[in-house]
Amino acid sequence: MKTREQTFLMVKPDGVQRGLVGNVISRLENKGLKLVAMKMIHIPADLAARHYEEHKGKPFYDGLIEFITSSPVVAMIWEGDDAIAMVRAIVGATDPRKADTGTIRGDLAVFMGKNIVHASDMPESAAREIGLFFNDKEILAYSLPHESCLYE
Ligand code: IDP
Ligand code: MG
Repeated sequence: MKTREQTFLMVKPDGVQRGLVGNVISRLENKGLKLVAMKMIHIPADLAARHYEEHKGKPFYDGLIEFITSSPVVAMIWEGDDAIAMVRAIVGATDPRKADTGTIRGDLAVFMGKNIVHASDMPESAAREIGLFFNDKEILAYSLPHESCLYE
């Protein structure tokens, strides 16, 4: 059964600084996912705290907030059947040293705190994160010419 989903993906400051925005986008485009929203922002402290609220109190939390607010990120929404799990699979494990080769983190990163991308891990977080970063007018509906080859 088809489950058309939207998921939130962000290239973090390390990915932007290393010039990997295009590499990340290409992987998702090549897979057949559809980019429906994108913006570059310097995340303010209050948004960072809301985005990472599940990690509050953990040992790495302060460093994570400091890092994500240190320099611009590129925030995106990607759409497709089972997009949430599909994007997480393309992103790879949180620890780049354990991430499979062929994944973004497995191919491009070495350190947990500099793992290039954030991606929503389940439908509830996808909806929450999309709402934190985008309003409805910023999310665009359009067709890909090859959509029927991918999904029907
Ligand atoms: P995820 O990004 O794969 O969903 P989470 O567990 O949600 O991983 O953690 C959020 C982010 O916090 C990770 O992407 C990583 O950058 C950072 N992080 C998680 N665990 C650690 C840790 O043990 N040390 C340092 N940073 C961590
Ligand atoms: Mg997470």
